Amino acid sequence: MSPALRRHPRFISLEGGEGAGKTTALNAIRAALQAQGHEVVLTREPGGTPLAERIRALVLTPDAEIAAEPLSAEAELLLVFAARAQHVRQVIEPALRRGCYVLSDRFTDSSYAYQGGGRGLEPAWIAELERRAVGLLPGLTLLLDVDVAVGRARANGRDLWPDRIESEQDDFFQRVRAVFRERATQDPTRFRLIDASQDQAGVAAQVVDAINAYLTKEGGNG
Ligand code: Z5A
Repeated sequence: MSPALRRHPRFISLEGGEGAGKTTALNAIRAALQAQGHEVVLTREPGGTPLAERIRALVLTPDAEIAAEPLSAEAELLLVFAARAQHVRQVIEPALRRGCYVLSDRFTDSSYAYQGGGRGLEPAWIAELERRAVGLLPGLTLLLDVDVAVGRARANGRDLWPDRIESEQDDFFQRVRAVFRERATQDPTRFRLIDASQDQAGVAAQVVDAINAYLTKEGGNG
């Protein structure tokens, strides 16, 4: 039997498609947590440790730059999980043990959405990797949801050179969004859906409300 997943109340993840506005939201959440006297570790995936950041670069380098050997979907999945296994053991678990809040820009839900929904890999395989290599679930996941065309237009306004995943077509991102929304529906205790079509101030306000409600519910103790 494979190991179970453990949900940690001080572990918070932020998810969403391209251009959903995670950066603004992360800063708003960090400020809300710090205002209540909590120590916050801000991190991201893929990445979060020096080794995992090197894996991130491998995953995101455009295929055109490594044309002799494009990355397969299976290798992509295993790479994001290799980065995550390292990230959990080196950064996330030690910080949680110190009593910090850990705020991660993406976590395993992104693998279900991008490698599962986007690339079409089996969710059961992803679930097995999640249980064996990760073992950890956020207590709260904020899903910043926005129409694919709107999010991509925002991101395109900024990126001069799209990375491997940003180079995908709209139908890929529609599948990604559908999986995120499905996961949020299936686990309403963990997920809060944020309407990311609003302006940055509107998104930040929703995010801060969600965090404050969560802290009240958790009693701030984790
Ligand atoms: N990935 C994966 O495939 N599998 C996995 O397991 C994991 C990840 C963990 C890197 O993630 C890629 O890794 C990601 C999924 C894959 N690929 N994609 N696509 P990332 O989070 O680093 O990359 P990203 O999602 O592309 O980030 P992003 O486009 O920067 O999204 P964001 O952080 O949500 O957006 P932002 O930087 O806050 O804002 C983007 C622009 O929009 C910026 O110019 C803002 O000023 C503007 N913006 C933001 N919010 C608004 C609002 N509300 N109104 C108007 N304009 C706005």
